[in-house]
Amino acid sequence: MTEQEMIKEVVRLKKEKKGVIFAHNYQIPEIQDIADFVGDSLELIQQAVNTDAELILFSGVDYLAESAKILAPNKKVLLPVLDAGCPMVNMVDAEQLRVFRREYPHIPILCYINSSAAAKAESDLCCTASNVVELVREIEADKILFVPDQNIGRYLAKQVPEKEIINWEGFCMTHHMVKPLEVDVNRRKHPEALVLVHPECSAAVAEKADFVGSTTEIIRYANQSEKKEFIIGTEMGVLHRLRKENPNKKFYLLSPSLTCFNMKKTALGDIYHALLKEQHEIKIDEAIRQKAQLCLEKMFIKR
Ligand code: CIZ
Ligand code: SF4
Repeated sequence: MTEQEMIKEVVRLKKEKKGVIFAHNYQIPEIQDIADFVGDSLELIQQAVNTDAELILFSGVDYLAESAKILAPNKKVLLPVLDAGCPMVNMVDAEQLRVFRREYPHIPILCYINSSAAAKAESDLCCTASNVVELVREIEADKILFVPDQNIGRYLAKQVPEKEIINWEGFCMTHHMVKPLEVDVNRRKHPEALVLVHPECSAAVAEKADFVGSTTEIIRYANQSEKKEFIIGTEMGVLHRLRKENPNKKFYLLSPSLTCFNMKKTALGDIYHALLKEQHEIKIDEAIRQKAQLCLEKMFIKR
C-alpha cells in the first residue's frame, strides 16, 4: 500500500467507525496532518470529553490515552503502539505517594499529567505544563508536593516563591539533556532569534531563555510575536505546526537531543492497523479510574 492509499484507508475506516484521531504536538508530521485535532495534553483530554465520537484513536504515548479514558470512560480509546510510553511516568509510583500521604497528611500532592492512573488516584490534583503555574498559585496551602518532574518543580519554586514546593527527582530524558551551552551556541549562530523553551528543560537552560512555556504556549508566543526567528527548546515535533502556521518565520531546534523516541514510535501504518483492528484498547481498573478522574477533573474547576 502506498502512503496515499493508506491515508485514504485511514479516512475511510475513521468514517465507517465514526472515530476521531487525536495527535499530540510531538507526533510525526504525517500523523499530525491526518489528525482531527493536534494539541497538548490539556487540549487533547478536553477534546476527548467533548467529542461526540465514541472511538478515539490517540496518537501519542500511554499516559495521554489513559488520561482520555479516565475522563471519558464510555468511549473506546485506542493507543496504536502498545509500548509507546513515557519513561517519566515510571519515576513515581502510587505506593511512594501513599507513604508520603501517611507521613504528611496535610500536604497536598500535585501530579503532572505524565504519571500513571494509579499515581493520579493517590494525588489531590493533576496539572499539565499549560496550567501548572496557575494551579499552584490557587492551591490553598503553603507547601505542596509536586511529582515527578524536578525541572518543572524548580521552575514552579521560582514562579511562585510564596509557596514551598517539595520536589521529586523525575525528569524528561528528552528535555533534561539540553545543555545551557547549546543556548549560547545557537544565540551566536542566530543573533536575531528568541529562545523559547519548555519548563522540562533544566533550570540552567530555562534561565537563559526569553520565554518558558508548554508546547501550546510556545506555539502561541511564536504565532503572536513580531519577531521572525526562534530557537525552539522542546520536542522537535512542535516544529511542524510552528512552520505550518508561520510560513514566513524561521525556527531552529535548540538541541539534537530534542527527539522523544517514544513519541516517534507511532507511524502511519500503526494508525491504519489500530483503526482496522480497533487496537490497543485502553483498560483501567474502575476503582483506580474513578479516583484518578477526580484528580484530573479538579484542574478544570474554576476557583
Ligand atoms: O502537556 C503536554 O502535552 C506535554 C507533554 C508537553 C507540553 O508542553 O505540551
Ligand atoms: Fe515523556 Fe519527555 Fe517524551 Fe514527553 S518528551 S513523552 S515527558 S520522555
